[in-house]
Amino acid sequence: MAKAASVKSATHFEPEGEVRPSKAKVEKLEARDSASWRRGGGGGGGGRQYALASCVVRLERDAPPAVLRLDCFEEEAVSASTIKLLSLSSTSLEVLAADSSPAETLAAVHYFASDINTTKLVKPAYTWAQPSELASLGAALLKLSESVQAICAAEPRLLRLDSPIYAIGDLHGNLPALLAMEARLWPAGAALLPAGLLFLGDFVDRGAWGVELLAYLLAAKLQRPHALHLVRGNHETRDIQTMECTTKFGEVEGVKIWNAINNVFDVLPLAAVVDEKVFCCHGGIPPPWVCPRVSAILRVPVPLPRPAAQSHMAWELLWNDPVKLLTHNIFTVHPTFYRIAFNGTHTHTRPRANKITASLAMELSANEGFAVNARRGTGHVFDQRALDRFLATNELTHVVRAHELHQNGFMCNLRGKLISVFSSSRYCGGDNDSGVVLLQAGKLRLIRLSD
Ligand SMILES: [Mn+2]
Repeated sequence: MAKAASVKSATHFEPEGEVRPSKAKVEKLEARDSASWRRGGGGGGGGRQYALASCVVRLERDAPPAVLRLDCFEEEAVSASTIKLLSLSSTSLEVLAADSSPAETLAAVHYFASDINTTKLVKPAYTWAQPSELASLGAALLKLSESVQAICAAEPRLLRLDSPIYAIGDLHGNLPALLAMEARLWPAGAALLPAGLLFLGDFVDRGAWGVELLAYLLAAKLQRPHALHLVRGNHETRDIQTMECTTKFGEVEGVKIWNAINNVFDVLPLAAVVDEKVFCCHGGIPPPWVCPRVSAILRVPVPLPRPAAQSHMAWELLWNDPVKLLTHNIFTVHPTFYRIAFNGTHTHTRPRANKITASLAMELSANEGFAVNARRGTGHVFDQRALDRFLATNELTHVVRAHELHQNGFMCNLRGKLISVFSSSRYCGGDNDSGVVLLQAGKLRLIRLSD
């Protein structure tokens, strides 16, 4: 009896206490579910139209990805017009194929970084073997700058981006750090990475390979304009930059190339918001009297060749820093200090940057949480109150920014609501790691790379 009853209940299963909804109600629920499903449910990309890419990528063990024309469809299953359309479509091939200018530039940068040992040519890593190779890089920079300038000038000054996306801080001409990231995070090339890339400025200066690094970024931007973004840093301005271009390319070509890349810097976006929650920029948040809401950033003029004179808002985004607390340890500021101080050979008393003294506290309190940035000599520092107000006003939860060196590659500031990321490892002879932040599904994942 017991067995028969259990069979019956399995066959005519009705969850206890659940009433079968009426047909009308089922239809209403289905319509509601369908509508919310169609909105995208936070996954991003809702309503996007898909099309078949016109090329395929072949990955081999020890070779760069090979991009080939799509030619593997069943002809009898596809209309003649579709076949013609696919074979004529060249957009992807123009930026991805081996003989396209972005792919050639990326190959040149990899060659530059490699140690080539053949019977004919031996070149140390991070050098050009012949002057003509450097000259072709210069020519490529002129070409890529022109294309990327047009793309970036058309972007909004405040980008709206979806996760997953990697946020990368200052690189400062550190090509090995960028290639170490590539080797671990996008080994098949930035074009095949199923996540976005957001570079938060300071691409040039300080390091030895600013132009080579920039050639990589411009080529990759051209290959994936909607997924790779370059936000301006304070070194992407004419008056801050050093003369790497003229040193490497000579007075005439060097000035041409310097102008071309600065024309790109003048049109770079200034900030981004990821998943409508995380604000990203190079320096820090602007004061409310300059930027009442983040949407005001959209009105910054394009191009912006003299940000100091043309836009307070841009200047603040490029230069600002979070204020440091009294307990802030100076040994996290510069790795060299850590070594010197702990081996007892040096008793250096470097002033603590932006610590909250009584006068600074007064200034912060009188200026809505902002004060003069004494360490930089320009821009502002901001405190917890300023950050909390900025986040609340703009319905945001976090800020991810670059601009300051940290031993681990990142630092959680202001109760973890602001993340500083710095991606140039071994900066200026130190031994810091390179940091990257992965924004994915509501998590800010901090990644440390050592080389
Ligand atoms: Mn900076």
